[in-house]
Amino acid sequence: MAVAIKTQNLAPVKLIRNVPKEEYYVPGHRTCAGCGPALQYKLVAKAAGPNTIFLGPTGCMYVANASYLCTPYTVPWMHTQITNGGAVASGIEAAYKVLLRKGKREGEFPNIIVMAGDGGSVDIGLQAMSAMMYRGHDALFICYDNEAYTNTGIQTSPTTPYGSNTTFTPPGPAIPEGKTTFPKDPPQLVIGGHPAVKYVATASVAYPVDLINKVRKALNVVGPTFLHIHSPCPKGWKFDASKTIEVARLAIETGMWNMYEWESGEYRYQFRPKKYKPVREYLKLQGRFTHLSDAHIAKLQAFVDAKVKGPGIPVQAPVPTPPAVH
Ligand SMILES: Cc1ncc(C[n+]2csc(CCOP(=O)(O)OP(=O)(O)O)c2C)c(N)n1
Ligand code: SF4
Repeated sequence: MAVAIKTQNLAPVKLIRNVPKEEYYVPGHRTCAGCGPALQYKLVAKAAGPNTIFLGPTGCMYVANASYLCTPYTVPWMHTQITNGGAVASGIEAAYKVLLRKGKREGEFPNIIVMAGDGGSVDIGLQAMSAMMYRGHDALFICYDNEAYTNTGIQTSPTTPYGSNTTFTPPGPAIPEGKTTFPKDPPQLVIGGHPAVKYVATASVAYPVDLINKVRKALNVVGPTFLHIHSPCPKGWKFDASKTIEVARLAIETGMWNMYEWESGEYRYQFRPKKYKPVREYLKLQGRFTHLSDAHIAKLQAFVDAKVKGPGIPVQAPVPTPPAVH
């Protein structure tokens, strides 16, 4: 039987002025100007506080932060392979539980947070993430979603939107829309397949207080939790470094990103616009979509229209026709 040894209760924050001043992700890292994932890290670290261990699967939030031989984390942090963030978190959680139970270590059970890119969460890292969720480890798995494998030079991942130009999905005469497939849905993957998970939420760097509160709520839960955080990448999405928040906000205003919490089977939505803006407004700010025709945009709009209608979100994405076998 699982022993509940978590004692802390991180309080919610009401307003931006109540956000703690302390930083646990400090200045000095080689992330791009305007990097959404870096801002996301800073907010998560602020929310979690000093009693925290971060695991960093390979990706921008490892390489760009920790190059070379120094890091911006003021709490313990450990590199993991891109494949195994969930497994390393599981090991650390199990070790702490045993050490505390046997009296070989004093103090509180720590917040254990995996900070994984979309590749490290729901593609190459999916198996270990899913196993952590399934076994019920007391750890928070965060997918900071910049919608590509960015550290390796912007290649498509399962969360890259339909129609994106990446170096693996370049638009051309044969495939004019670039990426032809619609994205995986990370929160739905976790919710759908892991009975031990009681809290899953989506968040965005555009709403920092909401993001902080979701991190705290997740950390207060005893058991595995998952956050999917929209973190625009100016380099990969080709927009001006000053527009990260504008892009993040437009994603929500157009329905490209949906903000919700799922708690023991119940959905609650945040910042749901009364009337959604056309997705075109979001696309036109970003160079990764400039090649799209009206027909492609209409296809994406139809996908978003179906998605925002769903009460519990899951939506049937158009499935591409498999290539003919000769
Ligand atoms: C097993 C393995 N395969 C491939 C790589 C190369 N690699 C390094 S970073 C990276 C991209 C990671 O993408 P993501 O997890 O989305 O994080 P991001 O870089 O976008 O922050 C890849 C593929 C690796 N380090 N290990
Ligand atoms: S490539 Fe994107 S995610 Fe990586 S450091 Fe630059 S802005 Fe951040």
